[in-house]
Amino acid sequence: LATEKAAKAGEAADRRFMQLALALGRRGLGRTGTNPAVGAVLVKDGVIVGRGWTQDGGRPHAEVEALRRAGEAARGATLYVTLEPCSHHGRSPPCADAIIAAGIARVVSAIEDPNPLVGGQGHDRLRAAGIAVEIGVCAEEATRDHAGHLLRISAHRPHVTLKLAVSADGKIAAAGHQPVAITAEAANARTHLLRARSDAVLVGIGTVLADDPELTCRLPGMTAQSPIRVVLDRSLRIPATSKLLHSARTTPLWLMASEIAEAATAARLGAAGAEVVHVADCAAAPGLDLPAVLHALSEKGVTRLLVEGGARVAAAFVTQRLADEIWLWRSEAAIGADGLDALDGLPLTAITDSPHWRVRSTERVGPDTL
Ligand code: AOF
Ligand code: ZN
Repeated sequence: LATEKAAKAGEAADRRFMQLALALGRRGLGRTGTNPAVGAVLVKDGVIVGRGWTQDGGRPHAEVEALRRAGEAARGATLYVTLEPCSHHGRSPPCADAIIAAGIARVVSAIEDPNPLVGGQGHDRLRAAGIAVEIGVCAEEATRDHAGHLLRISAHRPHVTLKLAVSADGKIAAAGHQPVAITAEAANARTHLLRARSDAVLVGIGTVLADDPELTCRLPGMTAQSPIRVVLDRSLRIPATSKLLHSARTTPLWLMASEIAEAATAARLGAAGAEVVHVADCAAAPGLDLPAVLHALSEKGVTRLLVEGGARVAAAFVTQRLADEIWLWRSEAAIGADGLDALDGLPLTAITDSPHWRVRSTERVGPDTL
């Protein structure tokens, strides 16, 4: 019984330290380029002796950071890491080698790295060096946090989060596309945080024409963490006077256009600081082929994509099952029957009553519900 109790306590401690590693890893979301945002914690005799997370741009890796901070204290410690330590020679030597050299006694890792350069070899190399390796602690959370990296490798597309903010009666704008504020400040701050944690944010050209959004992160101290702005602009209709184009030299702006979009227009927009990316048209419906858009974004290094509308784009992502996660905000005020439906004619029950979707959490944020 005593050994059983001790084992249980050990498992609980492992989960607790892994939760901490996960929290540290999340600091890097939206900042590490194509590299996953990994977290690492070093623990010796129950005391944390080092913490690390993947740094801006993706290097140094989390483990190397934690080892550097721990110094000599790392010898004999347990490493908690949210992704398998790498075994390949990238921009620096493999983390697995650094872990072995530092004299780590035990490694607890959440999930394997499906990157073909790693793919289990990191864990194997640690074991071969006599280190005790345990895999699978908090695997579900790690899979969620690393979804962008996992999908880039397994499906060549980014992880997609769709954000929808609807009125109490399911509208997103007043009659005639007239923009209205729906959610309050607290919810808007959460959206800006979500932008910062995304590599790119995407809207349709209709939203640009109706709202003239900037799509940056404007939280104090976080303005440098704005995502790349992406517009589905099939025939390059973006106005020269738009905020997006005006800020294109400070925050990247990618215009996803049809292969037959006018070359002269593309050149003019390119000269203004935007990047025109040509993708195929959808064969079945008017507009660009969304899987092709996602593939192109993935190829360009986007692992976490936030889709912010408008109604047609949201409906397309929902019906084509291209959203992995939906942030559905609902305010308390109604707009009225002549308002614009959130999903362009598709009822919201296409999300809320569909067995394809499962409610993960419900939360009250200021006067709004997430
Ligand atoms: C780790 N720890 O913190 C991260 C890892 O281009 P490189 O050399 O930086 O390698 C990128 C790959 O390394 C990336 O695709 C993923 O498989 C892994 N990321 N590995 O040990 C980390 N971020
Ligand atoms: Zn590494």
